[in-house]
Amino acid sequence: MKPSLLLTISLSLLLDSVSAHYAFSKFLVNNTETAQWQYVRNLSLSRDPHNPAVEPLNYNPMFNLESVDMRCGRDAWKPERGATTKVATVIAGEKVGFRIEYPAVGIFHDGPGTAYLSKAPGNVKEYPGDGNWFKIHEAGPISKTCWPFSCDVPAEYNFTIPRKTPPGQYLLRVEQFWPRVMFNESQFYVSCAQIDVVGPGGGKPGPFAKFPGVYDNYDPGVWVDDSINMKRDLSSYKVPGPAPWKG
Ligand SMILES: [Cu+2]
Repeated sequence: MKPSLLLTISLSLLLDSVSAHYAFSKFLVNNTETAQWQYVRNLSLSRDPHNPAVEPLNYNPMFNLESVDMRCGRDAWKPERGATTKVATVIAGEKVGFRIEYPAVGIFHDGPGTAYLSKAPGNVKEYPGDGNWFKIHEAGPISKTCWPFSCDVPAEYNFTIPRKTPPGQYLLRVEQFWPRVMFNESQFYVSCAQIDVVGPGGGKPGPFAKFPGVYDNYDPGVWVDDSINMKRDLSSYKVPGPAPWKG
């Protein structure tokens, strides 16, 4: 069911004034939704700088692209956070995804989505994500005026693990963000699932990126001009980061 445009707009405004955020907390594997924070590293609480009176929440966005939290979300790079999170077995070539949890009903913020993988040198539960990352999917604008999620507002973001991904344990990083025309105001929603990829392998992933560092708050895809901000014409928008590896 697609919400009406009017409903979408009024919902966005309502949520913006209350708690306008979300977190990718549920991993979707084999078309099955798993429990919140079961395979996804949980995020630390934070206050919303725009609504400081509201209780700290774990689904508030991040703003600083120089923070180590850009790897997996607030404090989720820490091995102690990995230790309490399960590892999902994923078959290379299959569809996976992330679903957001209450309070938002859908991924309503205007902006792109991306997915990255980083191979753990050993047990992924102990991996802080300080190694190389490669992008496996990006979801840019789907039309002149529609971002991939904000026109029909799904609650999940799905993509495929490349078929030739070398087998082993990985952090799977999902990112969705709302690029803004105000500097340092772009809202980032990042989570990591712990996965064990099985399959034939044979691919050579790349190009690689590091988090933090692959892009900053000055990137034209993060700090956007007014035509992008107002959705007058999204056709020139380039999703930040390296090109996706197709496997
Ligand atoms: Cu928000």
